[in-house]
Amino acid sequence: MIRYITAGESHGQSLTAIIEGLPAGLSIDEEYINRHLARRQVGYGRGERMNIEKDKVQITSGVRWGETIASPVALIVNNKDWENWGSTMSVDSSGKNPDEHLLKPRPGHADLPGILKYDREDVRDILERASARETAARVAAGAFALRLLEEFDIKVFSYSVKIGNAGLENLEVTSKDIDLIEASALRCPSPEVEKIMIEEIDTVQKNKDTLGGIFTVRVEGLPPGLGSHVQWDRKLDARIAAAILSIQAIKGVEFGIGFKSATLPGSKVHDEISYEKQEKKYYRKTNNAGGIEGGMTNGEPLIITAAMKPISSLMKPLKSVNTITKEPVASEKVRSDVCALPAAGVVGEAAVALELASALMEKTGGDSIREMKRNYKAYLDQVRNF
Ligand code: EPS
Repeated sequence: MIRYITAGESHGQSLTAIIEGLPAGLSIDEEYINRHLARRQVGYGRGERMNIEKDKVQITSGVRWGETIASPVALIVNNKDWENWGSTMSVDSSGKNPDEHLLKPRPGHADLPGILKYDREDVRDILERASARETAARVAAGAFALRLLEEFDIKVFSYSVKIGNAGLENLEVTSKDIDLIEASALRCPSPEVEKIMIEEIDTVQKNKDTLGGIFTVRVEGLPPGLGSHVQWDRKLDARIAAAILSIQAIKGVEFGIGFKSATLPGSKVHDEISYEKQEKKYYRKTNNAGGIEGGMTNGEPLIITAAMKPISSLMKPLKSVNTITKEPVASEKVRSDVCALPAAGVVGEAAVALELASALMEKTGGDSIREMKRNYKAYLDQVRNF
């Protein structure tokens, strides 16, 4: 099982990730992780901060001579912007200045529940950690899971489905479209739809507003039988849903046709079972389930779709209350992005990959990559000969 944890404030010195439970013998280098970090930073609609940061990882433990050695992996991504925040974010009390306190919590952010819960006067103590800057650390950790899945020919990719009123309507996107997605400023496989998405972002930006959207993570090449039906916390869809919902600003997640399946009769929802002797063996002509049944992968592509709310830092602030005077005020105006949906898709890949890598290790016994591969081959033979 893979466990991971991150640390770091948005304008603090650095972000840190620790990943525990990776098998030995996985080859990886910093350049590979940096490529994924760079993918998270692109996107039309990002704010000024992305001109400052060029995220680069430093691996400080768990990798030797280009391979994991089964020890916990520790990663650091420095915040370049920290130089501009030295006193505001100083670890010692030298920078302490109560006049700087932020006292006007933003609706939709962690600000108000956070200060109430942790008894902090300064909203900054909450917003620094709640910020989506943290997702850089998750993407760095997720790169290890993506690298592991590549060893088993499992492809994880994401794309933007909807921004504002612009959306891909029922378009089937597969790994053949990856180059189109990666070339798009909005990670959208359709240039026509992307154009309208850009117009939507321009309009909200002019109105000093923000926009969320919908993204899909799709995984191809999975075997049947990852996860389990036998216990709530072993169901793979539940584990993936939790990982996706833990991404900042994500409000909903569905598998396959998801919420739509609640409105259709069973005969229109469930994917009938077919068999082809030579190659495919058991397969489905439809994939409404999104590749998961009973908490287990079923061998079809895994399709996870997530809804992101609009970012809660608005340039035209919403109403709030000053937490000292209790007077009505406009909430804090904090520099932010207009739309971060494309970045959220890349973070979604990391979140899904970490759960899948963990489930694959449970299935194949995960002390070393070589052991996993031996056991994986034996399991695939079992499934093919069933
Ligand atoms: C964020 C606010 C913005 C974003 C940031 C997330 O940062 P800042 O407050 O410094 O302008 O750019 O995202 C990142 C820095 C990142 O790497 O994704 C927020 O409040 O969530």
